[in-house]
Amino acid sequence: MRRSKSTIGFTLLLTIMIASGLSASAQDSAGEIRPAPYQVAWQDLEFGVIIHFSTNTFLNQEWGDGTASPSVFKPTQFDPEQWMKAIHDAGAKYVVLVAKHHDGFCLWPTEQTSYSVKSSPWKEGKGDIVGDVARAARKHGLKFGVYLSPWDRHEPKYKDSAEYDKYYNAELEELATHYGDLVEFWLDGAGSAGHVYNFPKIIETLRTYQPNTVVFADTGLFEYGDARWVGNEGGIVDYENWNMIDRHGYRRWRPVEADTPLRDKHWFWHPNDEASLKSLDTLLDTYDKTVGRGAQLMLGLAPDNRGLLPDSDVKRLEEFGAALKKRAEHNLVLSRLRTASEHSPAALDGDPDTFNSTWPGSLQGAIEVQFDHPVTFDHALTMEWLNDGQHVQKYAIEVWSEPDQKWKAIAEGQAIGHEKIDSFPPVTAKRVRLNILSSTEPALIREFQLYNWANSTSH
Ligand code: FUL
Repeated sequence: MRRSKSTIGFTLLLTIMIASGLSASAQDSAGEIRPAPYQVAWQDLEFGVIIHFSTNTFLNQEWGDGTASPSVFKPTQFDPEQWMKAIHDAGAKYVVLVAKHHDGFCLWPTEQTSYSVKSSPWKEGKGDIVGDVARAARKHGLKFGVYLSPWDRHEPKYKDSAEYDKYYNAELEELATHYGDLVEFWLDGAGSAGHVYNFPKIIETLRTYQPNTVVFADTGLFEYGDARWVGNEGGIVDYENWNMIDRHGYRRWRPVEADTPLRDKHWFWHPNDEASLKSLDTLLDTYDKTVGRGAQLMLGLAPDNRGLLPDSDVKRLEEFGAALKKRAEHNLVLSRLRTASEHSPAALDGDPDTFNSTWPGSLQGAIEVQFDHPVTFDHALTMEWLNDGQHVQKYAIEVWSEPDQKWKAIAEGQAIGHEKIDSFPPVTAKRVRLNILSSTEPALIREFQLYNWANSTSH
């Protein structure tokens, strides 16, 4: 729903070409703004899921008005382990559970209202969906986080901003103190137009107990957001993606998250809704336009009224994970010709935990890769080491043209950021280079990888 939130038997040779020796003393460079360590850790997760499961699931609706009876909440086969297995198979690294959506119904036995699982027939009111999901996630190696809707259409106190702030903070304190480390906290601006919240207090409450949680805050919300909304729910970053964003005159590290549901436009489960299930090709395209453009992919999943992820969703998630794995299997750069003069091996080793601090003192330079015979590829994956800021502001991927005796660009861009996947028509060459054309500090490259996905039998 729209919202206001707002790489065979090749050899290769690495040559580092120092194209220029410009001073690294860039003033007021974008690279001066650094991420917090918890933001870097979060960006490395790349792919998470957000789960919507509540009274809406039983009422065939997306936005409840707060009048649904808790008696409708009665899943008969609730099994978060089934969800987690599918999520893990898809390759996601963490789970955000909608603990309370706009209708105000709480999935944990909160002390703040009786409008919760406590009043539902499920486990005779003695259950705790949040606790069960958190435990299942961790058991499957997934990190856990929560969404707590500010907009509350049930709670009478909502009419009084100060009273509601206390109510919301008390709910948040329960979530922040009872369920272990929270990887992400979702502040959703939908429906809140005109309502005044004490956001500094909300962040203070969260930070007191959860100093390392990434706060996702959409367009209309507060400056404290550690991550920002991409601006659409279609799963696409359609602009140069810089991690430093100014909002309300306050410039800070604010990586982007792109949330999009597995079932087109549907965050909650609906009966007879098979047609909305996204295809594998759509999901791979979404991955390339989100993670492949330096964003966090947040895929929406919706368990059904049994309390299980539908079989077709489970199958699609398995296919997606298998395809992503398959694509990552053949990084051509790993079979490069290695020489004693190899300068940036860490950028070419297939290990994103290593990086090269190349070209000290220089704001331009290229990492060249040579093969002992021509190779064909159609995608490049590049990663920047961001702990010290985002530095690369212009780059090209170039191949050496023998007939013309010159380098030819096959892809050009500005931002690299956490990860950049460049797609281009298949090209065959013996020499390829990542050419950093402009950088605010010497570029720190974690990875430069090449793939031939057109020939991939991934799906
Ligand atoms: C939006 C909400 O209005 C949708 O219902 C859903 O929760 C989505 C993830 O965020 O703002």
